[in-house]
Amino acid sequence: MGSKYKGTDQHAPRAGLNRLRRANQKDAGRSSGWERLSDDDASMERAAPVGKTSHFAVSVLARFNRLAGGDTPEGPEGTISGFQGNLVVVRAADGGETSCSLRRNLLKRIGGVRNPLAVGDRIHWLPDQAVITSVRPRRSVLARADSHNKALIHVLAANLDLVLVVGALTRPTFKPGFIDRALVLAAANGLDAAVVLTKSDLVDPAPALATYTGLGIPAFAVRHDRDDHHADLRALLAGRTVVVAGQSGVGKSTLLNALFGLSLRTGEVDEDGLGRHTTTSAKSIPVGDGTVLVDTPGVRECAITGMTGLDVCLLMPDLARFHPQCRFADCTHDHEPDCAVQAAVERGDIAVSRYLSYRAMVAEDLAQG
Ligand SMILES: Nc1nc2c(ncn2[C@@H]2O[C@H](COP(=O)(O)OP(=O)(O)O)[C@@H](O)[C@H]2O)c(=O)[nH]1
Ligand SMILES: [Mg+2]
Ligand SMILES: [Zn+2]
Repeated sequence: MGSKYKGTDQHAPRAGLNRLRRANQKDAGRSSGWERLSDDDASMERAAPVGKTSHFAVSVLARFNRLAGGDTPEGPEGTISGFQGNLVVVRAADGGETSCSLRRNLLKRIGGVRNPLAVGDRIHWLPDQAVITSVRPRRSVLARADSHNKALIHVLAANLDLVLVVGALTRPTFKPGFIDRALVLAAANGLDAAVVLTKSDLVDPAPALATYTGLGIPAFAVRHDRDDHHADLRALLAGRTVVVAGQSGVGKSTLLNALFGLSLRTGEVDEDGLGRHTTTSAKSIPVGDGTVLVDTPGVRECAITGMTGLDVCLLMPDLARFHPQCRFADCTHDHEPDCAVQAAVERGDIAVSRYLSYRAMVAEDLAQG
């Protein structure tokens, strides 16, 4: 099997459930990402934290904006660009950075949560005292349940415009499960998303690309030795605050260096000398044209937490479209008869990889009971 997945046609991978089942059978000898969907999804489930905490961006936003209001703005405006121990790094309008503390009454009001302030927050501050006096309302957050304590909401970043999902077509193995998780996370937080598929010098990107353009999401295939689509990508990112989501080794640093003339280290930067992931905290980097990149280790795995299976389905537009036609209103698109979603997968109207991603995300949530 699998020839169609690797095929050069311009259409989304088409496959019925039989092909899907065959894709689920372990076949260690294969190397193409499309052929190893089941392995990928299994490793994703092991790696990802799970939880049942109810969290929705709307309530996270509303709570913060209610609590943060009330302080009279004092001092010039700045942006949180990172953290240093207990201090918050403020970037001033001129680009200079200062480590600051929070004024006591402000901390009292917005404290008591995992992270009272996040990278991207707009604040007012007193430069000579290095004190933050007030926080401005947020227009968006990227939030999810904390991976260690599911009762806590972790705000990965504030005031984002776009989630740029980066996935390698190979090396490491293509992982549509990661990309689809990141897209669900973006949708759950009301954020726009775009997909970049890297290493197209090694694998034909057309089938995978078609899956995402078919969803109406901007999607680009790139390779390190050419600048195809770089101008389009820079135009897409101009004036926006962007979080780059992607697993280690997919080529994020390589891409960002090429796009913005940066000199981020490439290779094994995400790990320390002992092969562990370094726990660097989130930070933001202005790269020109009004683009601000937010780098947070929180999107390395992109785990989906605090949602129901129905939430996940409704956040995947290609599945959500067919859900109302299922015989049962609470269909999980698994074992139920007259399931319009599974029928759509059979017909090739939903990509098998997307359906498998949905199933993997649901299995995680349900596993937590
Ligand atoms: N063949 C190929 N290798 C690439 C490409 N992009 C990145 N790489 C390699 O993949 C490895 C990881 O890249 P890096 O940018 O550090 O990934 P990051 O961990 O996501 O930042 C490096 O060895 C890069 O040279 C590409 O388009 N094609
Ligand atoms: Mg990197
Ligand atoms: Zn169904």
